[in-house]
Amino acid sequence: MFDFFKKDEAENKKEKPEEELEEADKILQDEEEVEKGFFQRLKEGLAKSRQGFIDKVSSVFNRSNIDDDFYEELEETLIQADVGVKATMDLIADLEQIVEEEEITEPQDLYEIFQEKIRNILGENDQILKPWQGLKVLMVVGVNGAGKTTTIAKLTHRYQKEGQKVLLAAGDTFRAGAIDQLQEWGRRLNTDVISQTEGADAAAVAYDAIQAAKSREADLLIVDTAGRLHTQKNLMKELKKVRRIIGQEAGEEAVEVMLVVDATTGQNALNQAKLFHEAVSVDGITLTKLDGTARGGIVLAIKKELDLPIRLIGVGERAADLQDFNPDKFVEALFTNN
Ligand SMILES: Nc1nc2c(ncn2[C@@H]2O[C@H](COP(=O)(O)OP(=O)(O)OP(=O)(O)O)[C@@H](O)[C@H]2O)c(=O)[nH]1
Ligand SMILES: [Mg+2]
Repeated sequence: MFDFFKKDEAENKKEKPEEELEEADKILQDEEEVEKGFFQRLKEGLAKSRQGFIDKVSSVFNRSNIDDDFYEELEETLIQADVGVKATMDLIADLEQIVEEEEITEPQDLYEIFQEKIRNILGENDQILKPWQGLKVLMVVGVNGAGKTTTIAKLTHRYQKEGQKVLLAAGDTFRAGAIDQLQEWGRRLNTDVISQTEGADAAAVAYDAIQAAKSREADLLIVDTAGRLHTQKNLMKELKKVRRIIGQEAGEEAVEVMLVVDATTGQNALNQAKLFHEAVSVDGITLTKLDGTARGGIVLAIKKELDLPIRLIGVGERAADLQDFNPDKFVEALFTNN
């Protein structure tokens, strides 16, 4: 790898290994994609949920009567799709009320109202990061393999394109290879990565990175963190410490925490989210691997039970498949068959 020695060379695109260029290009392409491409991908990514979840819901609404069996079957279908008890109960109660008030008798007449209710649970379509001045520090947390690195790469590229100077901190000092992996992305994206050796104190890495971000006048520092330590208790303790140092050094108002969760882990994703939220107070969620599950209802469970905004969703393996979460488009993609 001849181009790793000097930064000037790494900056010269022609000198970059082809593989790296391809990766960076894939991210770029997505950013430049037209709306249709984005929606098509979303739909493809939600195909399993459409088949395994929405098709069943739709068959419930094809029943001939709104009776106890109708509600029971709907409830069962929602629970099976990881919508969660709370969101399911609320949805059913809402429907019952509307049926009574508006004297609806045909399940089909209720289907659109149901979709609207789902849409309402998902809340508003907010910016990924709150607008800021000076330095913003985004701490990215989540268990190993959830998609933190993919999220970091995507966001780095996003904010670079907006003209921000982005710096990365290799705060996963536990997993072998985690530092190298982030450095590799740093090269692809032409971003400096602040790191120490494997096994170093993650809070010290964060501290260094903030000093570097300040002296280099960076706009955004993204801090990668460990997804696993010897015990879960240790992990939460470490994350709290990192979070505290960031707040101290950069100012509380500068910090945001993004939790990355894997949708295919179902209710476990919800439990993880609760744990991380308790430890470091999460501001937003990236929900990855929706393409790998038929239980897309987890989106509703997370929103309803934690009341945390979902900022990004992953609908495919590539960084390009990580999309801004748009509740309108999400519901449309979920309920549109062709
Ligand atoms: N199918 C699918 N795969 C995804 C998605 N998001 C991430 N992946 C894949 O999941 C794997 C793990 O993603 P990473 O971004 O490396 O996850 P991480 O949290 O950084 O993992 P560690 O660094 O090992 O803790 C990679 O192979 C990604 O390509 C998604 O939305 N859909
Ligand atoms: Mg990683």
